[in-house]
This record gives sequence, structure tokens and C-alpha cells, in this order.
Amino acid sequence: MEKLIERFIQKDRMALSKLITLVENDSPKSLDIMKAIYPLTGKAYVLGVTGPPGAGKSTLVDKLIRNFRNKAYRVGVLCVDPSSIFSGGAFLGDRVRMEWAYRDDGVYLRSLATRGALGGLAPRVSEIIKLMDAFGKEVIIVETVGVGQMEADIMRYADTKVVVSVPGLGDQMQALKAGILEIADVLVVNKADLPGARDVVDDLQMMLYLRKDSDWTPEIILTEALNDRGISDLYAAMQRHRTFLGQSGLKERQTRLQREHACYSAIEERLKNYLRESFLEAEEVKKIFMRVQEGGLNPYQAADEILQLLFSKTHRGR
Ligand SMILES: Nc1nc2c(ncn2[C@@H]2O[C@H](COP(=O)(O)OP(=O)(O)O)[C@@H](O)[C@H]2O)c(=O)[nH]1
Ligand SMILES: [Mg+2]
Repeated sequence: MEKLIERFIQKDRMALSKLITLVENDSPKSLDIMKAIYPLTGKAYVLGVTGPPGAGKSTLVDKLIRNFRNKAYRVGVLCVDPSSIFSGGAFLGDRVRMEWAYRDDGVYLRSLATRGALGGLAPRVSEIIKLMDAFGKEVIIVETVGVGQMEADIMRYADTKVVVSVPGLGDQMQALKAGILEIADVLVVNKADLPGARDVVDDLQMMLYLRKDSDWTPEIILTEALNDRGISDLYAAMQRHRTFLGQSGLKERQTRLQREHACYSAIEERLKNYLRESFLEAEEVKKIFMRVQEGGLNPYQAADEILQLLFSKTHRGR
């Protein structure tokens, strides 16, 4: 693993890919990887893009990457899209569209099959962002579908959260609005070439009046991603939000919370591994589990007993 991290530090993309795969699959090496690369993190600007399927997020992301590349930023893209598991088509479309980006050394594209769709677990987005950040990506774009709880959790890691809507969403719009209130920093109404775009803007404007007081009011930007229109407006809105984050001290507050959260979840992870690997193999614990299985022992009480065993063992080990 040291070799792999060495190659990573020397900007070997293959090493980045391998490390991401290890972390994505919850390898026992994950925490050691994170420990090693952490000192290199903390520089990237993270942009989250979410919205319903078909809204044009990937088209928009494609145009944004070009924009950032024109300004010579190194870009990482993480696409978290459960629909790409089921309909290979969408993902294939993205691949064809992004062909140019795969050939650009300054762009790193990664697609994550969310475990969310399968087991309700948020994938290791925060860790993967850190890996790209440590690798030297200055801008990291995370594309995710929809505005459910998992997506909101994922968007938490973004500095600027862009929510994309389009004309003609119908009932989906209500769900979207509920989600938007919580997370959006910039509201994009894409497919402005279609009828009804103005109505969506009015609708969103109304909704913003209802938003609880906050220091930042999301801007509403009309785009036609397909025709490359409105991208510079979006870019400018993102820049304004980024400046706001810095000047208001919000960025600093978020960073502090994220650091603590990283530590907390690392402890949880270590404890889980510890339980699974060593302790649960112990004979005395197996006996307790057996009694629980047979119905002779209250499972909740047994949990206490096992934890007591764990702690006394830990002390004896010192
Ligand atoms: N009319 C119109 N179609 C668009 C626009 N932007 C994207 N699309 C199309 O919408 C479809 C879905 O786009 P995609 O980027 O894959 O959406 P995603 O699922 O949100 O990532 C594709 O056929 C795009 O070509 C736009 O501004 N106007
Ligand atoms: Mg997409």
C-alpha cells in the first residue's frame, strides 16, 4: 500500500483509481489510506450538482468542466447515480459525451454505483472527494440524482450546491422544492429553450420568499446546457457564492464540523472493524451469542454483557 500511495503522490492516475476503489469498497486499509493522504487535502473547491434524472445535469457538468479547464483548473468529477446501475444507457451516454474529458489529463472522471440504491448506505463520497483533493484537483464536481435524504447527505460535502430543475416536471416539482429549500445555494432552471422555463423561475422565486432567514439568498440562473447558454452566468453565481462562503466565515465553520465528523466516523469505523475482526471470534462471546440465539438471554442485556467483556479485555490488554 505504501507503494500505491507513493505513486499517488507522484500523480499517477492509476494509483488514484486504485485507492478510490479500495475506499469505495470499505477495504480494511481505508483508514490508513485516509490517514496518509489527509495532510495533502483542504485545497479543493467542491461543487455539488443535483436534480431529477434527465434535467441535463451531466450536460451542464460537461460544460462546466470545459469552463474550468479553460481557466486551467485541474478538475475531478464524481458521478453518484444509482440510475446508471439499472439503465446502463444513461451512463453510456455520459461516457460518449465525456470522451474528450477522458483524454484530458487535467480531468479525472469517476462514477460510483451507489450502494444507496441497494442497501440505503451513502457511498464514501467524502473520502473520495478527499482523495481527489489530495491528488491535486482544484475543483471537484459531484453529480447526484434527485433530492432525497441520501442526496442531501452527499451534497453536505459540497461548498456550493447547485440544484437543477427544468420545465415540465409536474408533481416532481413539489418534491424538488421541498428538497431545494434545505440545500440549494444556486438554482438552475435548465432547458430554458423549452416553453415554461419562465414559470419555473417564478415558482422558485415564490418559494424563496418562504425560505427561512439566512445570510445567503440563492440566485436563479436560466441555462441551456445543450446550447452552451447561461454557463458563464452560472459560473459567476458560483464564484459569488464561493466568495460569500469565505467572507462570512461559513466555510471555516463547515470545515471545522467536517473535520470533527471525519474523526468521529473514523472512530466508529475502527470500532466496527475491531469488533468484527478480533473480538467476535472470542469463545466467551460466541457462548453469549449462542444463548441469545436459543432465546435464553435477552439480546439487549447480552449486548451490555458483551460490551463489558470488550472493555475489560481492552484494559487487560494494556
Ligand atoms: N432542450 C434541451 N435539452 C437539453 C438541455 N440540456 C440537456 N438536454 C438534454 O436532456 C437530456 C438529459 O440530459 P443529461 O445531461 O443526461 O441529464 P441528467 O440525467 O440530469 O444528467 C439529454 O438528451 C440532453 O441532450 C437543454 O438546455 N435544452
Ligand atoms: Mg447524468
